[in-house]
Amino acid sequence: MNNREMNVRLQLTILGMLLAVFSIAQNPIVQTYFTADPAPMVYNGTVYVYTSHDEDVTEKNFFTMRDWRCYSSTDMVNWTDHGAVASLKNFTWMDKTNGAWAPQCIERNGKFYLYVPIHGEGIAVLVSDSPTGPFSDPIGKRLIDSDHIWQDIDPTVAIDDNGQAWLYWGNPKLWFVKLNKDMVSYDQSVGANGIVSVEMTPEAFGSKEGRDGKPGTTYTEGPWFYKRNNLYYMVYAAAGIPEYIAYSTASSPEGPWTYKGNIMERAPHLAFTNHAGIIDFKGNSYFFYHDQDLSKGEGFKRSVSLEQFRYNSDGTIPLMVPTKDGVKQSVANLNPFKKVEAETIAWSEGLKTASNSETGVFVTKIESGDYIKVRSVDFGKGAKTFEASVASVSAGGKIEIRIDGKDGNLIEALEVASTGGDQIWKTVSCKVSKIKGVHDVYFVFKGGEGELFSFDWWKFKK
Ligand code: FUB
Repeated sequence: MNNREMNVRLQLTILGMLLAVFSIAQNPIVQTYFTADPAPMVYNGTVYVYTSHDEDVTEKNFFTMRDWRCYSSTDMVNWTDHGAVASLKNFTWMDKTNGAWAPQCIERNGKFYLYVPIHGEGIAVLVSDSPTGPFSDPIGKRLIDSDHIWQDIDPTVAIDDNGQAWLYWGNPKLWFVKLNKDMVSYDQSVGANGIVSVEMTPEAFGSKEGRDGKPGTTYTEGPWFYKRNNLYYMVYAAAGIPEYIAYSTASSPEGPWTYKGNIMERAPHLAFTNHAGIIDFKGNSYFFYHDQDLSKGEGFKRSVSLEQFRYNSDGTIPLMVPTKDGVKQSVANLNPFKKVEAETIAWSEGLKTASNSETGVFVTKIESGDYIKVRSVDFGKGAKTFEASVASVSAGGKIEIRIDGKDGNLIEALEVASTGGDQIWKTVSCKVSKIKGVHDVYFVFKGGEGELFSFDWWKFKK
């Protein structure tokens, strides 16, 4: 290499490092699918976020949604894809093939209850022994059976300190039931056959002229109900479409509610719907919502995004600004010396995930130039070997291991030859050196034309 080439290479390396420092796109948190209606759940030191799923191909210019997906994280920047954990096919009592709208999951006594709306079929419940499924239908019928079935969408659930579980839902009104301890039936002694209709007043939910021209409230849909420091919060999509996010609070789970105002305004890259989910995790507060950035403005192809925030000292919620950077600081480093699923991703470009019963979820549809970024990987005093589980029917390709940028320092390039089948998995490895301390790792895939290989997990060795 002559001096000029060396100079160009140095400049490119510095540019790559600068780009890595200054462009830390983290939103949306899933790039492999269109996801919407985020419902985060904290369980056992992990955040699980359940999402609805906008199909890649929109049918009849309307929501095209058939299943519910789940992603998890222990650091709030890397998200592991658990695939579609439930779908409309779980319900044998109805035959809808579209309408898998906004879900929420909650744990009680080691079981996980996933409440889901099926647009036009009311609200149903599924149960599993694991947060990531498989889920099954415990009652064989809809859970909420009302005379306003088309308005029965967007369930939100919370269990109070005294063990009473509350399930709220509805568009453009709010209803609730008091769930029994089994979580799959409810107290029939209150309201109309157990269903209590919330009084929709401007004091409770803000005022806005209704679609019929009569005075109404801003409340529209997508409620997110929770308790924090003895205050009950109802966060929701407001003011019809386009929606913004507003909230109300109450000192009792049954209200009366007091309107508190907007917490996320409308913005050009947000969709005509919005839908919030809020949690506290490892001492921080997080606000999940969806936007239409990834699809470049298609309101039926939304994506879940995430912001970190701080409550005001009086418990009110500040105005949330949707950003591209999202969560800046991870709350834990990732251990590369334990097997890491390849579908654990902070950011990716070009590829997809898929799953089957033998392998679980894996990364696939990898073409030359695609990459996966994994943030805050702690190599400690150093790694000596890298290994990866791959499957390839084609000529294969290479996994370049780069740090701190897609064009950052090249640590090694692992050769991936054909394994003889797209589900014939082999572990391949290479020696690595010079990698110590905490870095963002980029797996950059290189090869010829078309799909190169699939990628199931990776691991470094000391
Ligand atoms: O995703 C379908 C519907 O759009 C949800 O149920 C609403 O909350 C809105 O986000």
